[in-house]
Amino acid sequence: MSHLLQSVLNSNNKLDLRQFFGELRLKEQRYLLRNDIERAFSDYCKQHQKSQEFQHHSPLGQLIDYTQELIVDGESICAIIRPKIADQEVYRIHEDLSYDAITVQDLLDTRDRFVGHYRPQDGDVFEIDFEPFYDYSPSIRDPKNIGKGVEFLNRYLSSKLFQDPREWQETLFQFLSLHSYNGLKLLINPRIKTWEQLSDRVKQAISFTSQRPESDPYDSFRFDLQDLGFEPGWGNTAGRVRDTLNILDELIDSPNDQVLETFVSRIPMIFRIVLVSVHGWFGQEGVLGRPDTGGQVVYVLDQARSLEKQLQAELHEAGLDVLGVHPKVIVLTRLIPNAEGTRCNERLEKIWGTDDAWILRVPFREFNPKVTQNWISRFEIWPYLETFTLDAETELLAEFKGSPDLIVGNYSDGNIVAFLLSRRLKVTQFNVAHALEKSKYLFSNLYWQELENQYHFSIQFTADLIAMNAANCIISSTYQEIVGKPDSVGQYESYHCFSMPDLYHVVSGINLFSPKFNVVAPGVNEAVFFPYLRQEERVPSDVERLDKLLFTDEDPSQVYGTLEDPNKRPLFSMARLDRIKNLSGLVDCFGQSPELQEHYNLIFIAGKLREDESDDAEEIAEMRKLYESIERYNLHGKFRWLGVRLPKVDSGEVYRVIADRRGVFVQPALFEAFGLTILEAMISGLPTFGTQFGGPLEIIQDKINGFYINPTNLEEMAQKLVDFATKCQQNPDYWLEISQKGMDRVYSTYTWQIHTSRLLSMAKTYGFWNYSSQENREDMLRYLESLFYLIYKPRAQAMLAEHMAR
Ligand code: UDP
Ligand code: LCN
Repeated sequence: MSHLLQSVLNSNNKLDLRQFFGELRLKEQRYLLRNDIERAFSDYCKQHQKSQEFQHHSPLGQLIDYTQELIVDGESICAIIRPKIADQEVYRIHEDLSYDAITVQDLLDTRDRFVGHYRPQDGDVFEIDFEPFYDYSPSIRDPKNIGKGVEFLNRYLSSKLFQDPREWQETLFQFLSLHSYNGLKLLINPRIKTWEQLSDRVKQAISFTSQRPESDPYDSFRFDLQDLGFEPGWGNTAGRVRDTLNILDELIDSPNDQVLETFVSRIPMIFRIVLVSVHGWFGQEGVLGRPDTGGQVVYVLDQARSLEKQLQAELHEAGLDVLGVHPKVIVLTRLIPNAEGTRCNERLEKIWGTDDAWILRVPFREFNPKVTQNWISRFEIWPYLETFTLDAETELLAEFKGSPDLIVGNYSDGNIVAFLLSRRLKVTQFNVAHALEKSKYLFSNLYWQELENQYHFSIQFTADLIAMNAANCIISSTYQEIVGKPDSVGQYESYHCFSMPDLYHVVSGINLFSPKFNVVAPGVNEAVFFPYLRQEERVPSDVERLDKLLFTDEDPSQVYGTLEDPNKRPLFSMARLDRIKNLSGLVDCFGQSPELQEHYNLIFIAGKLREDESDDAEEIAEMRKLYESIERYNLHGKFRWLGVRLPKVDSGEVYRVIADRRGVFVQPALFEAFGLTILEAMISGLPTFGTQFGGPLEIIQDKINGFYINPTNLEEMAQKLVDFATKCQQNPDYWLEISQKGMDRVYSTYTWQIHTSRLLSMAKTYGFWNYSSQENREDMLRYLESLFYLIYKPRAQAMLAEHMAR
């Protein structure tokens, strides 16, 4: 029974519900999503002169608040109610307001009927259901703990292991005996044969190391420890070795989850990491701002650097660096022969500022050189990934001189490659998604057939399902990426149940309560993006050059627009020319508000300026919108559009130059999965206005260290910016206050150091979990393989045939 629906029926709102539904039935729109429902109800309230109290707080208002979808299906209405996060109830409400709960299958049939693809006479549609595979694995109960998988797993693992001491002792003992690096035995050797011996020797080794000065180097007592049965990996000094052994001793005598976690995160078991990011232009220069090429590249490069640094520090503390144990990180991407001036045609490129981190580029096999020689959109990449994986495997093994210890996929293509690679190499698989398409394009699954030519979602969503279920761990940047907000569905949640009419029905696509989900936010490159106040680290000639570029230079090849009054407060934005980034919405907002124009100049950086520079349909459409708005609102003299792709250090300086002039940063995206530019702007000290749809909602704390904006309400957005400028005029310290709090926010919460130390500790815990639980994932992996070979592959091959004909 629906609690929310029932309270409407028990109240005097019952008539309103009947009337509201009656009016919906007369409308042309039959399928209403959250926004439509809100609008329809608000119209209803206006028309019937209902109070604000009624609209928001009455039982009906509450029901509407929690209703995600309404499908008008003949005389009845199908309502999807989400009473709390990660929970869903579906009802068919009849004309007389009697109602029945309906099954997921019924719901998917209803959706198919809506798009005219319900064909029961043809037999049943293929159903994909992962639920049975999760039946035997642990599951988080409270939705607010979703995304804290590793903490949960540690507690679960400890309670399970410690229940049966014999088994647990055997597991840990075996696990400790397992580790080595290039033939160098680590941790314990066969002189320790049993658990009892281990427990005994640990105490002896503690007492031995206690007699030596804390800072005594490992090398000076290595052989004494070896005699006792201990190999390298415990620490670099007598103090550190003793410390690690003490943790183990505690784990042996009185095990608990905290000690287990601390101990496992000290085990040296990760040395070689692959980060897979296949599509686009993956490089260190001249690639950002192109279609498909933005934050993911920044994220992966920064992560690679930080992982190496963190691993180096860990291996140093473990005493292994002096024995020649060094970490290696490889970013695996595709090689693009026609590199258009980038270095994407080079097989191997060292990542700047690292000792042993590389970009390894593997070409797609030459099926049709007209296609594979060039950049390929992320929507068209599917036919090449399986053979890419095979070739990449050979190259990775050669580069590493062995197998990697961890594979991290990025986005749908990188994740499916990570799945195939991990399966072949039997290595832990992590996924990162950045921004999946399913929730970006409304109804992308229901209308997949109409969209197939352009987007090929049937392949992409299948790949997503396979990769996310196969992953040992999914790293998300925010909580809402997994399960959304009280009023909106999360990116991963959207895979839980959906129909691909005529292809398949997903009745349980992902278990959101699985401990595989972990929120680990990215950081920002602090060498490039740092506070404007650090004058000593800023190069005066760069500051001057970029100030001119932003405000005064006249170079029609890269800048459009001149400023009548360059001294007005700059309102700055930087994004790819992607529909979702909504730079055109920002220009409209600016254009519609003379007050906003009084206070600010609008300055934005978007990789390009002219249509003939692009062959991407979305990009061209966005440019057209920008030009139209500029003319419509006659913005000449008030804006500058920079069509430049700046080198990294310059883009860092740009934010600071804007901050020097007490400007603001605006991120107006219709949806932003995370939003690295928000971090970059905030750490630079720019008061930041970020979209309330997506990651910025978690990064920014409204009115404390930045502001939320609703990019679908231009008037309100303009007002917030005007209010800020007015407040700053009255009290110049206000700008300084928000600026300072923004910088503090990033330094306290969003650094790569925090990110990678958590990531590595997770990789170890999941490694230990896989080993100790002996969880049989083979049945699920086989099921995933069949989806790959029976759905993904034939569709990718059909696509290849089409590419061959080009
Ligand atoms: N960027 C850039 N030039 C541009 C557009 C973007 O250098 O013209 C950089 C920006 O500094 C940030 C990244 O690209 O580091 C964009 O990341 P974000 O997460 O904001 O968005 P995405 O493009 O990944 O959707
Ligand atoms: C892709 C996006 O769209 C952004 O929201 C993220 O910040 C970026 O990737 C890095 O994860």
